[in-house]
Amino acid sequence: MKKRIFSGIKPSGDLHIGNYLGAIQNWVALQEEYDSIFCVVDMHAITVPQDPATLRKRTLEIAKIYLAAGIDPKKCSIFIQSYVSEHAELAWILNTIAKIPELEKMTQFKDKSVKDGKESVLVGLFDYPVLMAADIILYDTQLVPVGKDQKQHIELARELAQRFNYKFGETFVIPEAYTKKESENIMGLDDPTKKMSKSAKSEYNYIALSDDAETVRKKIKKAVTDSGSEIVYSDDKPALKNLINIYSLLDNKTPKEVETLFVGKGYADFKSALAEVIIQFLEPFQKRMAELSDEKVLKILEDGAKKVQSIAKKKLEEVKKKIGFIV
Ligand code: ATP
Ligand code: LTN
Repeated sequence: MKKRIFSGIKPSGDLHIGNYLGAIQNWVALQEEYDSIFCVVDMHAITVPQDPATLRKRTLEIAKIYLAAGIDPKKCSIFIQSYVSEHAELAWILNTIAKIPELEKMTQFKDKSVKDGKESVLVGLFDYPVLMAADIILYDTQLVPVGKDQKQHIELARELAQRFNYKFGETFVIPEAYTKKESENIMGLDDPTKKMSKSAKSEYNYIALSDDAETVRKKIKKAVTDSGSEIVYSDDKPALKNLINIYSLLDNKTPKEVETLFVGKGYADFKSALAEVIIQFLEPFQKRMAELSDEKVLKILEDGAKKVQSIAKKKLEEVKKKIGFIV
């Protein structure tokens, strides 16, 4: 039997190459070997206020991004989280074994509490990691391919699965995070000490998957670099290391191979070549996205939901029986 992977992305903003390299690029490779389920997590998106029309548009857009990136609906299931109500039901049950201090420890909650004050954090955002745990363990997921920022959430999913198993008997598989060193934490172009993020203050922080060629060239030109002039891949040159990682991941080369390409050349040459590598990835990707009709994508999402629902239903029934619900 193939191992199962599960992952998802929130439809809550423009995706950037950090999301692509940290998550989606790995999914595309893993789908060949694993029984793969990919979700558009709209219920996670509403943990911060969303405009309904925008949420609808972005939900379809995320599905189009999955498909344009190479996720193949013949090999995987792609669906919208809110289509499959078992996610919310299991999250409720897991709420009864999750502890408040476990959730208070979560970076996302702590950051928001510090930034905007605890009183502005909605209960849904506080509880976000429990819903994520439900997403994962509902499907007996073994591997969860995500970026580094999500590892803490997966730790909680493991903890809740183990706690449930201990209390009610063997029910859930204990999942593991899947990350790759070079891609798990793509850093901001304007600040290599912080991760690339769609909520960054400046658009010079990230390359959006929707950026056109001119914007890419402009942003890469402005990207922060380290002191010195040689193209070297090293921990004491974090800005350059990040740019070399992006280059190597998009051009299917090792960082060493990229270094070799630029021996004797300077930052200007490297940056203009990097911009072209990004454009060569983005242009065909954007073309594929534009060719996908809403109808076609909705059909794929409905088929995907049907496929996963039977797995989810069975697992939830088992859970309900174990905790004493009459099913
Ligand atoms: P952002 O900070 O940009 O809002 P996010 O992590 O809050 O991103 P998502 O868009 O749902 O929210 O993230 C989708 C996936 O992309 C997750 O697996 C996440 O770990 C990954 N990811 C996000 N940012 C990066 C990054 N800078 N480098 C690598 N992976 C990332
Ligand atoms: N919290 C994740 C999105 C997410 C997810 C999941 C990822 C929700 N449920 C299940 C992997 C598995 C984020 O990217 N911010």
